[in-house]
Amino acid sequence: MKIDEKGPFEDGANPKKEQLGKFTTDNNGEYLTTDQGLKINDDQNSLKSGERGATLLEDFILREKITHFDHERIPERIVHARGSGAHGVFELYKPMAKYTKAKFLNETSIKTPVFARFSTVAGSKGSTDVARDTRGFAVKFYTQEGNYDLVGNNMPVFFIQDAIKFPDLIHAVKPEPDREFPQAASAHDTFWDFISLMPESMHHIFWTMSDRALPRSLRMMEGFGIHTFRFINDEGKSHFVKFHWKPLQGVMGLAWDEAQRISGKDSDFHRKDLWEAIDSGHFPEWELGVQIVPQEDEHKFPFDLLDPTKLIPEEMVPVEIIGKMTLNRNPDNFFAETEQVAFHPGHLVPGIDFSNDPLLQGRLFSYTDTQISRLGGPNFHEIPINKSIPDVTNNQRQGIHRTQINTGRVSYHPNSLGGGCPFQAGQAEGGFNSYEERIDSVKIRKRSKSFFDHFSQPELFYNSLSKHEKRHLQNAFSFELGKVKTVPIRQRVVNMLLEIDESLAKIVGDNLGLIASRLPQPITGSIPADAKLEDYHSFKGDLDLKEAPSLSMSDKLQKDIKARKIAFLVADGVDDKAFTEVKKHICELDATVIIIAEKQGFITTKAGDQFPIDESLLTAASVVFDAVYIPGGEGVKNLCSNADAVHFVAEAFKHCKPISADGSGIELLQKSLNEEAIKGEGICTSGKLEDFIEDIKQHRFWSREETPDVPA
Ligand code: HDE
Repeated sequence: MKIDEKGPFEDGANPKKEQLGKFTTDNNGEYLTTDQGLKINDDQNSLKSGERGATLLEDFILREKITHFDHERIPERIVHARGSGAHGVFELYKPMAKYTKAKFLNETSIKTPVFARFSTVAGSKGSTDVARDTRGFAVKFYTQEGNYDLVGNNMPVFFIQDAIKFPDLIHAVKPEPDREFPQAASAHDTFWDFISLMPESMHHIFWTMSDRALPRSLRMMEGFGIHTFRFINDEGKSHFVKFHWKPLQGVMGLAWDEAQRISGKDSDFHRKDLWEAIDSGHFPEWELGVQIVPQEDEHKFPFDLLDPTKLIPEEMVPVEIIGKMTLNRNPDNFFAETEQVAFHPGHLVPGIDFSNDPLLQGRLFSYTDTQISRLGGPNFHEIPINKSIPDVTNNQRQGIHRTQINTGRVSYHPNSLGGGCPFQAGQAEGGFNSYEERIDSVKIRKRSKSFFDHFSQPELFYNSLSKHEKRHLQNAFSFELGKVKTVPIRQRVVNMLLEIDESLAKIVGDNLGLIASRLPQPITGSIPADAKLEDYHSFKGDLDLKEAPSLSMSDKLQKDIKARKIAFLVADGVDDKAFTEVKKHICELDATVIIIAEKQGFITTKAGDQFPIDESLLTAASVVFDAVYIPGGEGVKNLCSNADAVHFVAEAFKHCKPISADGSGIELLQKSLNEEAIKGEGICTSGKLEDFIEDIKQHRFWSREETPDVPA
């Protein structure tokens, strides 16, 4: 597609959808054919010598089908193998010309098509969605100037400072190489062995031990570009920029016990949630925000902007909201789109450039390199999901799976036979120019001293968490280290915690039967080679900030109850008014009601109306719901004697979820919970629907964790 200035991107037109449409087929009403387009007359029997005879080699239809099947797998991604994707659109709120010349960040009339893929990092393609892990948050913008990829995570910092440590980090977290377990889990010796020897990983570790690592939904997590990038404006002036995605669905997490149970009950929990939300028209939205730092302020921070283990607290540099991404279309085919999409932090457009962050610099090599083996050659940019909207016009011609047919005898530059085409584009024609940065340096394999403060930002993060978030983080450290078999590894981590927060080190140490003590000597590489032992703590920068509320999830709740899933526990004879009114109201608020009864089929209300049952107690689990409602009715007594129903309620309580009961529905509450629990927060027996709705908005009542536990 030839792109004129703005044309195809304006007002509702979606050039990416049109482009994909050319490669999309629909079998509806068509005859079955071979890969050569030959109509097939019998797809049930292979060609044999006689009805009971051996199969003939000649059967090209059988051979073609089996051969294709034999080769249906491609290598999974080395990291981020498990992912879910969706199409959408990015709309700009305000022109950013002051900072960047990127066209899609300049014209508010432009609607840029996007494809987003969310992923876990450590697990294989078929692993659980709800492992404790960082999540990938990758967005491909199909702009009129070519593809721009923002390949980020749901946490604003990373484990390591230099790309050269990435293979080590991933080898440590992946299943151990001799035994190939544990799958999709960091709670094992090799991971914590590495971490315990890498103080720079502490900040990211604090994020992964927090509830950020257990998102309630992919729709409910923030995204971060992590590295410092550059915006370049029309005059060639550079500003540093950090990218943020802020979900309009709020930022909410799961309980760890709940996450583990979901892994058994519904390991596709996140993938299904994203699919269903989009399918039912509850399109998830994120606002794009930027933190902008003038070039001249580069050294004004008590940390290095090039260090990917550091964030710029929003309290220091506010996030400016500039646009919104809406995911509004599920992929037509998982393999063709979500599996074959190839992101790369080096896919840039004019107006955006890199910084010298040594982690980012290494990434710039890795992504194309990995696509070549994963997608089978250098032409993966021709796969429809990866194709840019502007035509690709260069001198590349060959390689495995080449589909583009370039005409003419000229495939080199400079040339006279082709009239000098394709031309190099000057700035005025939108040609990309790397930012010209003055560098006077020696070639050296060393880290800057400004990278050696490993502890003040995890301390800030911990101080900024609410009471329940702190508790969850303490428990997460205790759980993960509890799964580590080698005691000296546990001890090293507990000792390292002491450098960050004494009370945390004590709590985790107590849980593990260990006493935290000061590190006898700095860990190799954690301070500059020429520094002395007594200098160890001198690298701790002064943040001049004791708490940063922006780092906590606790005040980032969803403002409504859209797309939340509410379980209705019902039995025959249910009270019509309570059942239908609450159901109607909740559906009007765009939440989903799932009717659960003892067995599948229909329930009959007291007045004799019938409603289809969505799930029986044999298949349903409280862990996949946001709240529970028990309407009254004569059948409640049956639920009271059903162990699964009693467990359902007790388990929802244990995971701090809102529960509401009307009329005799309260009997099931009494059967499942003790008196004190029923009187507590988030249990609604007032019969007032507004109270229940407010409770659902609240999402969780974490203070329940402080009361004696419910054996669920
Ligand atoms: Fe990646 N990363 N990464 N990464 N990364 C990949 O590329 C790599 C890093 C991120 O949905 C791979 O296509 C290195 C940071 C996401 O397809 C690979 C280093 C951040 C995805 C790779 C990093 C990310 C990947 C594997 C350290 C957040 C999934 C498959 C120098 C800013 C993209 C692939 C998708 C995927 C390399 C660190 C985000 C191997 C070498 C930091 C979201 O190329």
